[in-house]
Amino acid sequence: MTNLYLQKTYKLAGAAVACAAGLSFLAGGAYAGEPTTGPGIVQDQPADGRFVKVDGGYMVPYTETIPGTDVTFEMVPVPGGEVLIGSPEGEAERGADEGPQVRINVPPFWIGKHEVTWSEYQAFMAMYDAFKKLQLLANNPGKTEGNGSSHDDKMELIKSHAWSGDVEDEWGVDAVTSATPLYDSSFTYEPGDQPEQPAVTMTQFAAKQYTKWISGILGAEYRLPSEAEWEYAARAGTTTAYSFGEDPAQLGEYAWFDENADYQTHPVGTKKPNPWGIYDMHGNVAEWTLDEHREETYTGLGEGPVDAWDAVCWPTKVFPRVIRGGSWLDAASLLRSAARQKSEEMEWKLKDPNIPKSPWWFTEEPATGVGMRVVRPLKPMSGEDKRRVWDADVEDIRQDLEDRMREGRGAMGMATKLLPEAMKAAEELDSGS
Ligand SMILES: [Ca+2]
Repeated sequence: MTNLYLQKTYKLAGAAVACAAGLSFLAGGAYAGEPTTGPGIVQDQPADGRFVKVDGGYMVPYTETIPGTDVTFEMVPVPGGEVLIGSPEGEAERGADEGPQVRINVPPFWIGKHEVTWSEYQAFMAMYDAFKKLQLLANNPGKTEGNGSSHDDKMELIKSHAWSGDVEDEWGVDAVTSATPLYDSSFTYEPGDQPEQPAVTMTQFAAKQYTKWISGILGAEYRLPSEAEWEYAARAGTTTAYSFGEDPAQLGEYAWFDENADYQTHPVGTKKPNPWGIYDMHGNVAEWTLDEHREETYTGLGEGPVDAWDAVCWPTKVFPRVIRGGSWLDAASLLRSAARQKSEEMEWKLKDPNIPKSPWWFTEEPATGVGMRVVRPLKPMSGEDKRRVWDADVEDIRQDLEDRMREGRGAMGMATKLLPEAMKAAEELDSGS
């Protein structure tokens, strides 16, 4: 059922720009080039509300329900256009890594109206037990009583979504790993654990697997934004330090940050949105992007304009990677549209008792202020792109995951549109119904 391929067939990928030069094992061709499917496109111009005219119709806002749950999330359209990323030399509190400014051409996409909340992320965390159950039933068919076509159909569905136990061959098209249960949830939930509060402390790899999972079960292509896409959406056509202007005195109307957050995250969407209707791009939680952080990223891009996808600084190592927008922990200057922050391995995992440390979770500040937001590009991604945005992208992460799967400390399964049905079948067989 699933279109598996062998890890060992990876070939070296071409590297188009300087930042991508270190790619080691990514290869194209593993994914079918199916057109983007899913909601958010209408044929006729909407009478009101935000929309983006594109070939073949109009991109519009839409709401999705995570299959198998009653959890929803909203996406809003972002028009294609050109943006000047980075900050001008005169901008107050400017970081050395914010220049020189570069012009970037950005194709249209949808972006999460809000940061990913705990209700959304916990649906993904629940996959740990679900995948373990699928695997147990698939490997122990005698555990379930019964026969007949209904029973056989259920087992077929379960087997096609369960991890077979073979690490080498299972890093397939649809395979995702779920986050392991939290060793000690007190760190992660310290800034808030309510359903409408943004999820925090996931690693960038875990965030990418979340987007792969949601893509698989919805049959659409979600991913993290690139750093340039993130800044484009944050600026929303503005060139000022913040999307509302230059004056940090107004920030409290738009953002949760160290002066008003009272040491916690806040329910998403409770401050004013930016001009494109996107909430909390400044503050609440800082947000993962696809890019590796380099001080000289923008110098390497020249004057531009550069296509957004060619501007991505594809990671060559696990740290540092770019997070954007600042968080409830940060001062106003780190919430500026151009401000760049980066992940740090040791400082973010000090309390993690795992050896080696968890590939899914961080344990302390400032990671308690780091979350995520998804985008969905209008143009379908190539097979190589999907590998880059969804899967383990450097050898260290891949090896770590394989070790954990072999040791029984991870869970894996196939994220397809039939996964919720397979989970339901597993529940039914497990309970003897
Ligand atoms: Ca944010």
